[in-house]
Amino acid sequence: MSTRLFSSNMRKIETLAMILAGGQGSRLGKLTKEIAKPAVPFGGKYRIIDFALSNCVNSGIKNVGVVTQYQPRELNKHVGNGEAWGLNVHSGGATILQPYASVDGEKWFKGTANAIYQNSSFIDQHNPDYVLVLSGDHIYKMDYQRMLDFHKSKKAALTVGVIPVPIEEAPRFGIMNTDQTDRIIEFEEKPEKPKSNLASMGVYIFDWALLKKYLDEDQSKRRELEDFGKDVIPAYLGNGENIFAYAFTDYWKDVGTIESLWEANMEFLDPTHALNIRNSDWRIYSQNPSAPPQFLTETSNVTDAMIVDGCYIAGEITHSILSHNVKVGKGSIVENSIVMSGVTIGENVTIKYAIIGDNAKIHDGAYLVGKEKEIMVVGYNEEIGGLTDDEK
Ligand code: ADQ
Ligand code: ADP
Repeated sequence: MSTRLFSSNMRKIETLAMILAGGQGSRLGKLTKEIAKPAVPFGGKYRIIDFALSNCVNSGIKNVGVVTQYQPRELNKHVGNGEAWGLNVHSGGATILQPYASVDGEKWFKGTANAIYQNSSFIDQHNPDYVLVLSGDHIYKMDYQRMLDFHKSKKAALTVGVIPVPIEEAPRFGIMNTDQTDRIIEFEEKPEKPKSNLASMGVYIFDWALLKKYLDEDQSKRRELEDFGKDVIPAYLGNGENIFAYAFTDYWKDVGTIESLWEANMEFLDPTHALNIRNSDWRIYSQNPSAPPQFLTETSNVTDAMIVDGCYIAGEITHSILSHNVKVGKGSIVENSIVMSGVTIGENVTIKYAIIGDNAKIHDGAYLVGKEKEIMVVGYNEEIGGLTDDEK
């Protein structure tokens, strides 16, 4: 990546956001086989990364780097230069940052901190006071400016966004203890025996000069500061740096599993839920294809559902989200399910507690019924045959 590209950006900015969007998300199985987790469709018209991007724009952060790695094609196409989110290319914008080949071979990012280190020159060109590190994997609405005010008031070297989680889930997170002033005094990444239920949201504000010093020294001493949770936070703590926890009290979800992705979609469908999309104070923006209006035939029956443009519905839809251009034939039932773009569902099909991936084809008479804790998944482009006469 050439330095000249950014020369017009040499003026100092206060905060640069870096969205980490490179993780594989392997627990989402078929849904992340071909696309990165942040690009997984959500809520009919969105993708998971839209939440982090919209939060940036709504928080007044105009410069955003999106760090990709695993299966970045859909993500690149979706994010583009960020204009769909109002990230104006003249006053900032979004920049996709991919690992690039160099003389010593492909430089894959080893972990979250290493992904930031390898993009140091991009960050330096913006010359920020603070770097806001985010994950592209989370569903939440958060005003980062409030966290930044807290960071400044504490004169912190690092502020970590935190939220209480059910104790049985604590081993999936970075877990910490704080004192009465919110200073972090203990931190363990994914502990087997968690000492508290105060979890890191993977949302960090770093003073850039200090973080860069750590990452640069790390390279020269050949120590390993690859990951924020595993390496950087313990190194800061060991050296007595000022690290504080910023308590977030609103809805936040790490949609790491099929069940949590389904659940978050169902919460999104609930008009009384905190995630309510009709809240005009905190809009979630996205990039969408243009499609004709939805059409509901006289045999259709739609209740408690989100039906996006381009859908053609002749069946019965209850408590479900149907994305663009979904076709549901006569006599078919879709209940408690998420159907992604371009899916064709034939006649007399039964779908309950399921996630159906983009462009899947479900033939006449098919029966796809999961359970609340065992959601059925059909992959992108997958084809499901109907039942034979014997099976019916
Ligand atoms: P995890 O979610 O397990 O824990 P990780 O797998 O490192 O952390 O992913 C963090 C984010 O970075 C994800 O959005 C992922 O896509 C992205 N990412 C991972 N490796 C990357 C790479 N090499 N290049 C680019 N992007 C990459 C983290 C913290 C915990 C915290 C949870 C909260 O380590 O302390 O509790 O997030 O979800
Ligand atoms: P409550 O009604 O739960 O007290 P507040 O809106 O007063 O909620 O927020 C309490 C605290 O939660 C704030 O000081 C802040 O730390 C955090 N918080 C809540 N919502 C947000 C948000 N959207 N963005 C950032 N921080 C938030």
